[in-house]
Amino acid sequence: MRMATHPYTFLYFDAMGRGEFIRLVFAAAEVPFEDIRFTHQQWPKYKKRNKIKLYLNKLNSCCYLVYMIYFYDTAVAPFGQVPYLEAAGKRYGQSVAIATYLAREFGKLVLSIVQL
Ligand SMILES: N[C@@H](CCC(=O)N[C@@H](CS)C(=O)NCC(=O)O)C(=O)O
Repeated sequence: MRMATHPYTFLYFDAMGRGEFIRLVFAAAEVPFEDIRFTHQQWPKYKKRNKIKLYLNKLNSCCYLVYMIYFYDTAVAPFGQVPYLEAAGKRYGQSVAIATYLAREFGKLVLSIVQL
């Protein structure tokens, strides 16, 4: 996880899509955040990837014995998707959940249009 300059780091494509309404929550609450935007070409760097490593012993000229299987994550995006939020050393996915969480944190959550 990168060293954050703000308590919140928000990551999404350099587009509006499912990310813009979360940026708007920050804007409405006037809370500064680190806005990490990337292109589709850069996306694989942020996406969760499960990798598997096999350790093999060569038995003879044609046979190998698998003696260890190791699964690991080059993990980044929760659920392998964006947008996601980094806060307090953790990563949170799902756009509506992020927006609701932040709105509640910032005292901007409106539960009923009657409150508007
Ligand atoms: N239910 C998720 C959907 C997220 C989603 O569909 N993200 C798309 C971009 S809008 C994505 O990450 N696409 C790239 C991929 O799945 O590899 C949310 O609302 O956050």
